[in-house]
Amino acid sequence: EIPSEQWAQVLEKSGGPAVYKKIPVQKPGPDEVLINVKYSGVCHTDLHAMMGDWPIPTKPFPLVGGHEGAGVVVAKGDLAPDIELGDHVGIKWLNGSCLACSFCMQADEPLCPHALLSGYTVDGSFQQYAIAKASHVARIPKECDLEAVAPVLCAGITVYKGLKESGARPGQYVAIVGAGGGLGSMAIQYARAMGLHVIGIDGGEEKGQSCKSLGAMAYVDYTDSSQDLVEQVKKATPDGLGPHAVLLLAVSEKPFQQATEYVRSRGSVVCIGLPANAYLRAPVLDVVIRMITIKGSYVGNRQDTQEAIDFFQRGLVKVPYKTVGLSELQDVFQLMQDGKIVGRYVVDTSR
Ligand code: 8ID
Ligand code: ZN
Ligand code: ZN
Repeated sequence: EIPSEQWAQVLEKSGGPAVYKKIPVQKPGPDEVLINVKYSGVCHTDLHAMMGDWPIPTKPFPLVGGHEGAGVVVAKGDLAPDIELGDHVGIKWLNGSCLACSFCMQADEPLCPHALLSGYTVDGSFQQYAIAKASHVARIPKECDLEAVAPVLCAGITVYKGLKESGARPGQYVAIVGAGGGLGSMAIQYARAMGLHVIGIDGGEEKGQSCKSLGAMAYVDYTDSSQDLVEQVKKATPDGLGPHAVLLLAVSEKPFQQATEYVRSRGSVVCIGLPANAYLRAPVLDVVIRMITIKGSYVGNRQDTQEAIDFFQRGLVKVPYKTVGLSELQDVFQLMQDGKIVGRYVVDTSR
């Protein structure tokens, strides 16, 4: 009952647009599974991929994007012993890795030099039937709603890992930059669940309301030029010395050059957002005499994946999402480009 053709959103050239059309269903290789994708979240990375923002080549066009796909296994190769047909699984950014290099050996598989990236170097989840490496698909418990869990598969895993990398401990303060977006909305809740106080930073009132309702104790609006952002962020901590960690999720360069001004001494600045052609900048003196750590964080490994899903399953994080048909993906990209999305969009592959 697996059809030979299916609906997909296909990129035929850099810059887009994505074209909704029918394409063949592929067959899984020995170490792969074929997943009937039910829902897929739309990550800003998918927009970067379409626009060709990054100096990393994609697979040759046509390319099917998407890397927050939740669905059901409908076929599998012989080398996927621990997965059954009918299992619920998730397609994440890291589609596969070699499992043999020194990074994979130590569970740093996002750093694998042979990593396969869903919706980038291999076709992703903006189609009804997608292929992924059996070793890497997220195992999704049957009681999790596939629509609601989809954004956990990139946004959730990434911010959960970023918070761990920040070293912030329960009771401390974390600033989340881009807190009204897809990653940010999840980050507020993971941070809360991990016992942190959250200062949300984003633009506009609607995003402010969203941050507060998700549990941020303070909101700083970067578009409000009547107030000094650095002072506001520091003032949001009880002793005025700033947050212990900063998670940079914004798709713009400025905050990457500003975060060391308000992070607390001995604190850490974790870079996660990937604005095109952006550079970090920080005063060396401050970094030295205030002992600031600046680091990057990139998705998560298989264990981080299962932990991030476990937070969801326990009801500790909820994704604020809106669902539209897969056929409407291009409209979602437009809203994203205009910075108008609060939370996440999910596409339903059945329409
Ligand atoms: O593993 C990784 N490192 C990883 C994983 C997943 C996604 C990195 N990313 C990257 C994406 O490629 C993208 O560059 O993280 C970034 C954020 O992805 P997203 O959350 O899916 O994007 P969004 O929903 O558009 O949210 C971005 C938010 O940033 C705000 C916007 O208003 C929006 O709410 N923002 C911007 I643009 N400039 C800001 C500023 N100066 C800002 N917020 C505060 N200050
Ligand atoms: Zn993503
Ligand atoms: Zn490897």
